[in-house]
Amino acid sequence: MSQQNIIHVLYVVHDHFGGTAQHLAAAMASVLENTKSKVHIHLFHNPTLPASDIDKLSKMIKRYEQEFDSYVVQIDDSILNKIPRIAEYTPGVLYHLKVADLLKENIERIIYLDFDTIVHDDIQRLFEKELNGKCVGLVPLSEKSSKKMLAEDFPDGNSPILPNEYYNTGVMLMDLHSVREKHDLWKESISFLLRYPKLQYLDQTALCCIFKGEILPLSERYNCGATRKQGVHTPGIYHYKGPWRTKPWNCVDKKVSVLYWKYLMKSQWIDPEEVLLDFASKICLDEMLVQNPMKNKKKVIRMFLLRCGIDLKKYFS
Ligand SMILES: [Mn+2]
Repeated sequence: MSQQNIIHVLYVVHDHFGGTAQHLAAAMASVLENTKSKVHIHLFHNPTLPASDIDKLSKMIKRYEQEFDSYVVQIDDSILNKIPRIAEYTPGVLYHLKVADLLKENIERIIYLDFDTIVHDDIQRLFEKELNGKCVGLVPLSEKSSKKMLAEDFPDGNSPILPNEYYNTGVMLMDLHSVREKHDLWKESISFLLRYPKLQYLDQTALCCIFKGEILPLSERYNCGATRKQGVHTPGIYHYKGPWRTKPWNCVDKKVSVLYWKYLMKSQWIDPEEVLLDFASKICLDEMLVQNPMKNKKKVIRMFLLRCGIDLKKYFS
């Protein structure tokens, strides 16, 4: 099979607090569960991610009869020290900027996904989108969010781009051939970040500015915010944006959070009973639950099991 028929997907991770592999497992399982295409998953990481986790992810992907490669990313302290904001996040926010350098040149197209995404759709749909010669396909942010983010990043009003040129970069369809031809992505990104060392939205703002005029806007379905109500039923790529405490593994307060748990269950990363217990302990804030906590918690768990295709009788006899 030629490289052009294989769907290449990239994830990156800096496992600063530990436990990120579980979220990667749910994210990757969501890609693999929903497609019949040949998929090759690439993972950029550094030594913070335990070798045992990489091995377990690799075995999971092999179980789906798909391909996997992992790559160690090294970034000089001399660069990290000059961009102090990185310490507030992790150096992981820079890893995907090495995509054109680390992947083989015969890989011409790739989908980058944040590990806080769930692909509740056939990934093929996004992969075969026509980019019309542009370098990347991205989903635009709302005008309000774009204005706010650019104002935070460029408080002096010196933004190189307009709000309608700002996008979320948690899901990216990249034409690596065009990127390599027109850019040295790593070099340009680092010089951009050194020029504006106080950026809040580091890699996102750098990418939108570097690819200005070379971005194809994609439909919102490929990077839906986690507040979208119909998530469980509507296909799309769900992105759990926002602070860490609101991620579905910390708090199930939105209907689309259930998707994370569903695919975690499918990944077989941890024992199903453990997934269920963890899920049950994280359900919160749901209006239904506030009104009648005991009865409704049972209902939410019952719906969850049903969606995972698990025998209800075992748990509700
Ligand atoms: Mn994200």
